[in-house]
Amino acid sequence: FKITRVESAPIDGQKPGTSGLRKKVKVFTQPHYLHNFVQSTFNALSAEKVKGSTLVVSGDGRYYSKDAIQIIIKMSAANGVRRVWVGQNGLLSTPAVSAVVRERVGADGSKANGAFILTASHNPGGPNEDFGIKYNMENGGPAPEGITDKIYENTKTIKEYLIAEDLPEVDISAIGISNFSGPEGQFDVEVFDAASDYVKLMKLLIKLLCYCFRSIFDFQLIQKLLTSPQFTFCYDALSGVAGAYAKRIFVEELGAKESSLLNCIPKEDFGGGHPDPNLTYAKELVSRMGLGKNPNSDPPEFGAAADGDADRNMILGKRFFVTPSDSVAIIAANAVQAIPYFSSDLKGVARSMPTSAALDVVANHLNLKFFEVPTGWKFFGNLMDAGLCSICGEESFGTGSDHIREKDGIWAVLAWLSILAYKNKDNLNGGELVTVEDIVKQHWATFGRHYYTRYDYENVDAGAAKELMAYLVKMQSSLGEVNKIIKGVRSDVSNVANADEFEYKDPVDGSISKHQGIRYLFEDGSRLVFRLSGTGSEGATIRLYIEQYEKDPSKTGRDSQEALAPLVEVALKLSKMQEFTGRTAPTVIT
Ligand code: VG1
Ligand code: CO
Repeated sequence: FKITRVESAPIDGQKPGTSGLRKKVKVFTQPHYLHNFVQSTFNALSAEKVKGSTLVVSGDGRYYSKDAIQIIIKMSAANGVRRVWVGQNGLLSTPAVSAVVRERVGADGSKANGAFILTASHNPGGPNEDFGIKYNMENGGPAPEGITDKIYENTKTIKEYLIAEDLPEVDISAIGISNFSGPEGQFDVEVFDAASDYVKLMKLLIKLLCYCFRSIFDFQLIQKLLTSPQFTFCYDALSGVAGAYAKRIFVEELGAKESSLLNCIPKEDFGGGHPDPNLTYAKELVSRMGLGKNPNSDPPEFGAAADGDADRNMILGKRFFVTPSDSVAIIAANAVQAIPYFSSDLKGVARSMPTSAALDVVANHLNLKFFEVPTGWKFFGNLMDAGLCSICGEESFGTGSDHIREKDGIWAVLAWLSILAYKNKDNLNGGELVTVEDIVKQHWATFGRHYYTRYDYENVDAGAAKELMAYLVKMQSSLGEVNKIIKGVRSDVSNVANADEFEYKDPVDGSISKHQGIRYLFEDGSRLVFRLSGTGSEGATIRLYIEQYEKDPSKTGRDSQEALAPLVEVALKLSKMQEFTGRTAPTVIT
């Protein structure tokens, strides 16, 4: 092939958000749009890192992925990349990409240096919906802010990009290696099976250059649970890429019935749905689990769902919802006993700032290292690389561990199945099962309960959203005034003791991230957090996080929206939500 230099010019708005660049497909398909971003990424990495490197390119299979993969292959060839690895049909979940970068060894002994992940995660897909791209580093984790800032700077000054225009299309549906030769030597594209490396990793974490082999989960114990007639299970991939793994892991490896799987065939447009695992969008699973509208009268014991790229998870019990903030706390509390990977090595735990403090209480109790980081998985990577933390979670249905450097939807389900299997190992011969609800309620009884809810105001006018945030920052300078307003709204809500804009100093590299959300911290431990989303593709999304701690075991069983009602009222009045946004209600409540 030949290398062509194509003249280009900066295109506005290519700043990566919380997790890469996400825009409407129509924006991505403009001339030079994807090309500019990919070249800006190569330029941000510096030539020596790119030349001779091995890159993984794949994603959740959403609309436009197949075209994007061919473009990235051609640009990789022209930029001196040595080989590109592609999951069969371009499908790799986000956690699987992380696993592949960290663990896979090519036929010639090569290891990956980085990855382009093609996904807009939980955003809808299809010709009129979203596409996305992000770059992950050699550790398998999302590029840190230092790199994403550089990428953005490059997009603002780009003048040309390199592409091998005459490189033939690679058939990404067939497993195998295609060899090409260019002006600077050999270039290969290897298409490999999308599920096997990940399955292997889940079964046995092979520390290749290390002396020990250790398994993450006890598959035998989970299998006993899943094949027991007493236990029923349901998994909804919401037509995202998780479907490619669910059958292999839950059915073939662990013996679940095929009928346990819902929407497990990946689709380019996620069947027209919103591939976001929450009580609003995972409707089918929610009613199958006996919740929401048209509840099933005989729900399974355990249900879970994933988002488009399979890094998120929702955990449900029979007629019971587990908040993601509780989920990570419960996994952490049970990890040492129930999950072999952690039995001798739970290094520490971390959560994103808006995630509830349920994890803090567990950390305190178990004497674990604890970290609070800004929203977005990229902030956990440094802690994990430095051996400071093993289990991490976000309130946005993200949970994971240091087995990889992304959150991991299937891992979270296996973690919960492990806890259930462990607690029920003597009950599977007809004894009474310990249920998801039992586990959560027992947790609250021991550690107290963090009532928690999140209100999202999607697609708000961007100017209005900024004004609301500025107003909240200004208010922080006069807490006396704030408390007067609060008392005027609800006399039963405690005073604000402290308020700030969250700023994070990475304890490993010392880098500082500012403006990571506005916090109002109350005397009784309640919190209100306001943030602007960094993953939307249009307008602005305001997120309001509301949390209240209840230690008294006799008061942990209330309905969460009811328990939080006073605090919600205060939050809406304090922020003048309706005045700024014109909205009388949020778009989504989780
Ligand atoms: C949201 C979530 C955040 C998560 C991010 C990516 O970001 O709040 O916790 O890490 O999505 O998730 P934001 O900026 O919109 O609040 V996913 O599944 O895209 O990779
Ligand atoms: Co996702």
